[in-house]
Amino acid sequence: MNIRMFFLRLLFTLPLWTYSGSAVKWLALYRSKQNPWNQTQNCSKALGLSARQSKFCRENLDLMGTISLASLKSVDTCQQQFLDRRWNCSSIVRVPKLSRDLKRGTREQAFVYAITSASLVHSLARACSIGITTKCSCGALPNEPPAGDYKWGGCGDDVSSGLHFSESFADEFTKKISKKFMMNSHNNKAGRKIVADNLTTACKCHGVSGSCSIKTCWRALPDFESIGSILKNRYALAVEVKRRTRQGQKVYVPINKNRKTINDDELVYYTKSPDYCSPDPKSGSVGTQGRACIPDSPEPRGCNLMCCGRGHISETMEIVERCECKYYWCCYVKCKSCTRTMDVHRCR
Ligand SMILES: *[C@@H]1O[C@H](CO)[C@@H](O)[C@H](O)[C@H]1NC(C)=O
Ligand SMILES: *[C@@H]1O[C@H](CO)[C@@H](O)[C@H](O)[C@H]1NC(C)=O
Ligand SMILES: *[C@@H]1O[C@H](CO)[C@@H](O)[C@H](O)[C@H]1NC(C)=O
Ligand SMILES: CC(=O)N[C@H]1CO[C@H](CO)[C@@H](O)[C@@H]1O
Repeated sequence: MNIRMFFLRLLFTLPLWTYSGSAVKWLALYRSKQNPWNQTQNCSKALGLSARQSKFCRENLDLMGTISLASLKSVDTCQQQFLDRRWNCSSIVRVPKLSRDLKRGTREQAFVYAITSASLVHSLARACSIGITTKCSCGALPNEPPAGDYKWGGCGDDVSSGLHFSESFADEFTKKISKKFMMNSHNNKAGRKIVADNLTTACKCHGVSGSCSIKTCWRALPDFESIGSILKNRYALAVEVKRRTRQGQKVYVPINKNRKTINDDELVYYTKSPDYCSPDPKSGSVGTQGRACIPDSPEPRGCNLMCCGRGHISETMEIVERCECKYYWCCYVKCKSCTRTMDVHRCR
């Protein structure tokens, strides 16, 4: 087959794979902790990987440690961001099993898909610039001229390779575009876009005794916590959508008639969430009984909102701590132990 034929073929086969999206089952890699990915057998044994991902794994063993780290970071950041909410991202740790709060098309599902793909781009882009793999390295220098008294230089994070690897790892292809597939796919892309759009400029000074007569700057990723908090804002502003057919194409349109379009960096969902007050297997809610809360606070963490009006139980706990530590020359520290009382409030 000559090259022209090849491209013609490509042209005709591509439209079959109209849509790509990803499942989050690979998040189960967070269980592999710091274990080394040093043999291809690791790929077939790994929990949660699809056949395509297993293949990716065999071909890119050097990236798998980073991908495991990305899964751990998604889980931690999700739980951190939702510590103060009724839905606290506790179900995520059961992957590859997905409970219903992450399957029915809710806002929470939207957040989880977005943070998952965001953490992949983030981790992989950084893996490139710190030299974990030979497949990529520093990011390309920005095209736009410097916006100040500096030169582009140094080693920026390679977001474009990060995007490339995370798409090839996470995206699955389908011919039948279900409602759910469409939603997950949109939110995945939103997560990636938010990372790519939030690069900051980091600089380093050179010159005699730090005089900063020469300054080089590069594009760097923000820390993942700030991505987590941007995504939590997007969660709050997520757009409820319904599916319509426009010119033979399935599209999402906002339920709210005043909204005309949906931006690429907005999260979308199509199922209203329960209030997550009481346990309900049907919706995947575990309820808030036993959750810690703050009395008389109007915040989401306040007992009023957190306990859904059921009230709370307060108890006093005694905590033994090390205190009045003294350093003795040489070389040890001696402490007393002090008892402190603390009030703990939990939802009924
Ligand atoms: C890969 O396999 C080796 C040998 O069985 C094992 O020690 C290691 O922990 C595995 N790595 C992962 C990530 O499962
Ligand atoms: C991979 O690492 C594990 C644990 O360190 C070790 O037991 C195993 O022999 C290694 N395998 C290869 C192929 O290097
Ligand atoms: C989230 O809430 C559940 C239900 O109250 C609780 O069992 C779990 O420990 C909490 N998890 C986290 C990570 O806070
Ligand atoms: C700090 C920062 O650059 N924030 C930007 C992150 O990306 C979104 C778009 O996805 C922008 O709206 C924010 O301004």
